[in-house]
Amino acid sequence: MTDSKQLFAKAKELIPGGVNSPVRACLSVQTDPLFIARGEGPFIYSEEGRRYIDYVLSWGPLILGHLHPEVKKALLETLEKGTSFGAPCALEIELAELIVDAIPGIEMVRMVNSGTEATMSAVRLARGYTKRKKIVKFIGCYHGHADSFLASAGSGVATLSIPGTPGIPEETVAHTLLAEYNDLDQVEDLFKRYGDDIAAVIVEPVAGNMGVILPEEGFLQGLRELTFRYGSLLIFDEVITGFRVDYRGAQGYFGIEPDLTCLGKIIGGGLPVGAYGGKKQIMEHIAPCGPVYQAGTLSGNPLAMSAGIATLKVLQTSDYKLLAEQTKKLALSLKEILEKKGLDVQVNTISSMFTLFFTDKPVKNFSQAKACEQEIFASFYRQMRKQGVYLAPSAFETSFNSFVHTEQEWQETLRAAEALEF
Ligand code: KE4
Repeated sequence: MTDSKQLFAKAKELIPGGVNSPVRACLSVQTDPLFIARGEGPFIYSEEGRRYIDYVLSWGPLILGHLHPEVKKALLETLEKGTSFGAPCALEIELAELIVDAIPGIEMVRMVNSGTEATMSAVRLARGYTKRKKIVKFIGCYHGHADSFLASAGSGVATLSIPGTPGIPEETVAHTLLAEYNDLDQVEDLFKRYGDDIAAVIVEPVAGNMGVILPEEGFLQGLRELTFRYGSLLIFDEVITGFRVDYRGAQGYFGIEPDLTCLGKIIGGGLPVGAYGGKKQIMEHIAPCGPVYQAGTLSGNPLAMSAGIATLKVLQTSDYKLLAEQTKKLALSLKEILEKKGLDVQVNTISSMFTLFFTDKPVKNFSQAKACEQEIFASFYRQMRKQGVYLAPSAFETSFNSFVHTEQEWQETLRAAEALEF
């Protein structure tokens, strides 16, 4: 019988860092990753056969938990007919229709295979449609690993960028402008300086990559007004929040309609699916009906489509309000337990997303998130995992609840927290 330790050692010989996505290596929480053998409902099972209550849920896609019966049934039925044809199929229309009917800002949508492809394509479309070069993004927001997003703040904050990683030429991020999340003044200042060359503002309407950070009152509306005023597009990156915050996305929840929306995760039901969509007059600029090129071998493949369709159909009648109440109760109960152990804890939560920040101050942007006690988070993560609770292995990620977690799992989670020692 192989165990996670042996598998990790083997994986590191063949795969950079032994993982196919960096955060899975658990470096920031100073422990080795578990190798997962299977998932079922709210649980995952390590290669050692140990059961964990899963609050990562594949980083968001599995709002219906692992192997939901409807998703499994749809996948098996589709599998009988094949996996991918590289040609149009009816299932692509079915998922497109579900998305167009659900998301207020989407009149037309293009399927891709990841969130990164969705955001990368949306920015290319915005630049092609407006014939402008610059984009505004927010420090701490993550939109996938396309070059123009991997930019770090240069001198000062609201400024031009410098490459955030080797391998990206300065010229590539020269048109990426940065501002602090929730700071409208900085965005207004960027528009005053570069407004007529800003193609788009791209934002996570609820930030999920700094831990959960909520938009302050007026922030999203302010972005909507600024982009209207300067003829730029507003892009909501709803790869996490789409069908997570609300069936209508964060844009439906907050009542703010962007020009373009990026989706991923939940719309694939655990298979690789991303999508970007928006007003027809903008989307019709995408090849082959327009000049802006974008393509993908497996885009819209029937197997992935079927998992997404089955997921959204179940979500259509799921009680988001109840799940939000259950999530808030869990997060606040965890805060109370940890505070009794003498820790400073802030909770940011919305719908089925939550993050515990170890600090005595509110967390409203990346600088404040970075100032939290990351060592305490790492200890919290390691001890909870030892007790059978599987959280995201980073202080800058979101924990996700699901429609298949029950009171039993939440009570078990709280009992695990009661046993922690700091
Ligand atoms: P992917 O290319 O990983 O499918 O999606 C990129 C992306 C785009 N936009 C947002 C708001 C995202 O959160 C993501 C990806 N999320 C991370 C975790 N927060 C995925 C986990 C990982 O990188 O392994």
